[in-house]
Amino acid sequence: MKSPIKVAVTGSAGQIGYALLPRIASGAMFGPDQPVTLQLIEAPIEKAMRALEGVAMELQDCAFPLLSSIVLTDDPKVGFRDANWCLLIGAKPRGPGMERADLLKDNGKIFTGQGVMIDEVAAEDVRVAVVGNPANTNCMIAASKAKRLAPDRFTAMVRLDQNRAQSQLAHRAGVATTDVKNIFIYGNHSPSMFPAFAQATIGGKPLSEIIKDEAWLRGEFCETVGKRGAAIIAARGASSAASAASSLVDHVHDLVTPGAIHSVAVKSGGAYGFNPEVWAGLPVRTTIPGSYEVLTGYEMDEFAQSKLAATNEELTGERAMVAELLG
Ligand code: NAX
Repeated sequence: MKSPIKVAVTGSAGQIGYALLPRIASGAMFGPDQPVTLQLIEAPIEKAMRALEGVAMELQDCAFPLLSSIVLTDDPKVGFRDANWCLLIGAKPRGPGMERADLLKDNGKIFTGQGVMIDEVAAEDVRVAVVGNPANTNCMIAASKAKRLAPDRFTAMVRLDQNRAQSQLAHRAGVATTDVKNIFIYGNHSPSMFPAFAQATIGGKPLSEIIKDEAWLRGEFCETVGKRGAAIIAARGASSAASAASSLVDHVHDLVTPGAIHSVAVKSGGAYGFNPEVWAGLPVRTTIPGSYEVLTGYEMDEFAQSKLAATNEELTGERAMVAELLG
């Protein structure tokens, strides 16, 4: 039997946490023979910690064979200690009348503290995945606080956008989602991100041979993927949770699976003309478990270049808004 992986999860009592934790404990994230210890971190609020106790009771009641132990805490130093993976989901939601800049700054403070703490107490091989919004910029802030850990340890999730795009293309083409490959998300996890449809294949053929309606691809397809989160809020009265949790399972699973090709927000380093300092959604190939290389060879036509420029501008603007929190 392998020794357990320590997985720290912030915002564990929230709606994504509720949908995520049973998937981790059942082996969906790290494999069917990998035990896990869950280190569950909540905000230091009585109601949140009480809710977390309830979540832990349910996890116990599932009697998962792979769930080795559970830690409950409102202290990040305890929660991140020796963690091999830190899944940063907890964040403050945007309140009524709140400006985006205020949200960036309020959440930036949370991710500042968490970046410092992960750097100080997490395991030597720790990897970080940020979900709490604005995810790319929160990830950049946390990474900027790390002295021990290199920036490539810090990733943010754009996999939900990739999964949404893959599913929309499969539906349009009348094929299974598994027939759609190489659909990557570039840029910010926001409506400005770009699902680069021209690179995709369907059933092994270029997408353009199967879906010939370029106007639909440039218009309705990009819009549907970009605004899917808002459509779910309008229909459900709450933001995506099950699909976000499932996408985080995919994000981490593929990052520990050598050879997997998928979209991850990483420090751009200037790839595809992005500001080198921002975290942008990019296509990556996992090399060894937890490590990846950015795939830089994809061509971009004029339309794609204009979309990349717009999402890069948004990311650069977010970086300027949190400048005093960086470093
Ligand atoms: P909830 O409000 O249901 O849960 C958030 C939880 O985080 C709460 O239990 C809260 O007490 C906790 N929390 C707040 N501050 C904390 C801190 N400093 N330390 C530990 N815990 C803390 O939100 P939920 O629906 O679960 O969404 C969580 C985050 O994911 C939000 O920021 C949301 O915008 C973001 N999302 C990101 C997505 C992505 O693709 N990157 C998609 C889904 C989701 O919208």
